[in-house]
Amino acid sequence: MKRAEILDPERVDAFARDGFVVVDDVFSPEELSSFGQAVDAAVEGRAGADTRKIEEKSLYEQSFVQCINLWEDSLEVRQLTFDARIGEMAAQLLGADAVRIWHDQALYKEAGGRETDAHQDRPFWPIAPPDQVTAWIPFEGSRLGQGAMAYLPGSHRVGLERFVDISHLLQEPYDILSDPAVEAIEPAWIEAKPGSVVFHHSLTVHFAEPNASDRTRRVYCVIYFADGCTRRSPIPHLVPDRQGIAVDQPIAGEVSPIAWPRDTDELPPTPSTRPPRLGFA
Ligand SMILES: O=C(O)CCC(=O)C(=O)O
Repeated sequence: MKRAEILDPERVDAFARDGFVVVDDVFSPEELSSFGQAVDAAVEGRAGADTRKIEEKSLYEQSFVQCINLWEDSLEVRQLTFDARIGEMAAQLLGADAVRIWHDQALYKEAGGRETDAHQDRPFWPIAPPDQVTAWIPFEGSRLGQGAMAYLPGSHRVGLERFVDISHLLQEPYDILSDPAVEAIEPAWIEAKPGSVVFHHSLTVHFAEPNASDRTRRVYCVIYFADGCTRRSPIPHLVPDRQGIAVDQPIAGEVSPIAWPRDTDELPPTPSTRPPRLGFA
């Protein structure tokens, strides 16, 4: 069995302690530029026909243009989603022998886009145990004033799991930053160089500031889970639903292939069903 050992132990310890970690110099400027162009083209393919001004959009859509599973649309993007380096990092951070894709997503926060409300990811996801990690990849790095992210260090370890309706569709979002379990924790605001990847655990409380710049904040995320995780509830979710996975069954199949380690140089094939064009996962 191949062991994940791409990260130094200090990074792995920082992730275990804080629930997030920044890894610099993962992508070269050339890679970042060509992956960025590939994701831009894929986002244009999904969202290009939407000509609404930002103030005409829902509150959720004002936080970002969200396109899920772009790996299914573009072979160039697929190379990024299944990049062996970030897959191995995810496996090492989770202490997993192998990781699968939950989903990828572009989160393009437009100029003037509002904040991303504070939340945890796991309450949205019917998956157990909580062994998921997101790789957040900013194509131009991340700077304060331009939609930077903040994390509550250690919030993944306090026993908090609380749904926050960041869609604003069903209810006012719960103010998770004022929850007694985390209200004393100071947020860590993250600035990151181009080429960096910021990883966060699925239980870490996180949020992003508005994009006060005049350019779109171009971010791509890949969410991984430890191979062997199962469906924990019947709440609807496109990943298990598209694959017909019942409660307590392992999550595996054409929509959630192994990302690391891969025993072939070939990328996974295009699934037989389609993801939603835009939207909420
Ligand atoms: O990029 C953002 O604004 C939010 C990112 C986020 O919530 C996530 O990756 O889970």
